Amino acid sequence: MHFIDEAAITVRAGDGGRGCSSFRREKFVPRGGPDGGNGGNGGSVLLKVSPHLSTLLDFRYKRIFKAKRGQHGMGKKMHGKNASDLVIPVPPGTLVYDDETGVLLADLTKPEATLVAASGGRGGRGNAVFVSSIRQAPDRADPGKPGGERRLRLSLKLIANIGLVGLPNAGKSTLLSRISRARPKIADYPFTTLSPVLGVVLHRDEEFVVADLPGLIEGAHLGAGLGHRFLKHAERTEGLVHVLDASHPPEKIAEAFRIVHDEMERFRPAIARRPTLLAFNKTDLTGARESGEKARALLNFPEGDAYYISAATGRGIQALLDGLLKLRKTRASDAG
Ligand SMILES: Nc1nc2c(ncn2[C@@H]2O[C@H](COP(=O)(O)OP(=O)(O)O)[C@@H](O)[C@H]2O)c(=O)[nH]1
Ligand SMILES: [Mg+2]
Repeated sequence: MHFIDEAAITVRAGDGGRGCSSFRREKFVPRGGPDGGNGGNGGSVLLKVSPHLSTLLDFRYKRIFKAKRGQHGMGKKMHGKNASDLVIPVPPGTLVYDDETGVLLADLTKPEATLVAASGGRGGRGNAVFVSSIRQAPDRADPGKPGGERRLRLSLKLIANIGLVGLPNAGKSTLLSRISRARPKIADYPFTTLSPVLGVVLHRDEEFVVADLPGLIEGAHLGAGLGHRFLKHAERTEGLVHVLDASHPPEKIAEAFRIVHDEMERFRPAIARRPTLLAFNKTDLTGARESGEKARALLNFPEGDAYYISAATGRGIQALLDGLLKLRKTRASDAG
């Protein structure tokens, strides 16, 4: 079971520029030879993998993509310029289907993988090219060829890049709402709960998906016993944020960490061993930050991996997101 993110878009390549019909005009030459240049080629529409994207969310805001037409040909044998291609970035793993035929056009998974989704029209020929021994003064020029147009369906298996864990009431839902730019639109979404379980974070031009893992499991429980499969999904996350309610005394915070961690160790060791950041939450409350710091010391957790935040006010959130970018980068370079 995977979450599937989907989008339908229309791509339209640019038309070719018109060929020009023109005759040389100079002093003392009443009617010179044909000198109309060719039209430029229209731009194509390309889909290209970008490692900075993780969802098809952008396609909710923009659904029609048009490349420019080629420049028309001009007199004095000047050709119109070719229009540049329109490159649409898509996340790695995007499957591209022709929406009318249902045919799979491309699996854009490899870095830099590219699909020419619609080809630009060729520019028309100007009358200068139609000169022959028997046609000294053709006034024929071609129109540009129309650019291709297609409706595409994009489909992506959504992977939760980062998982949130923590006891109930730690602030996971609040944190997820605060950091999410939006919720991905996903097929087979079995949840009707009001709180988000998946969110898309956009931070410093990096997009990634964050999942509230206990939230997912609860929701799945309500659905059709899908919890097990969600946990399988969670094993592929790059890292965890363990959210802790720092308004409690230090011993209790450390205990909360151990309860959740031990349970993961027991039932899902692969998840438990994911690189983890601690987020001591509710530091807007008096004494919470100090409590969190003491709990960190009790847990012997590296200082650099502990963040003191308030999901309610937003304090410390940017630093936490920076920490997540760093964690993701480290993971990516480990894997490569
Ligand atoms: N003071 C304060 N309260 C918070 C903060 N984050 C969450 N809460 C509150 O803590 C309670 C539990 O939060 P929730 O996000 O539902 O926790 P979850 O069970 O881990 O998803 C709610 O009443 C929140 O309003 C915070 O940063 N500061
Ligand atoms: Mg919740």
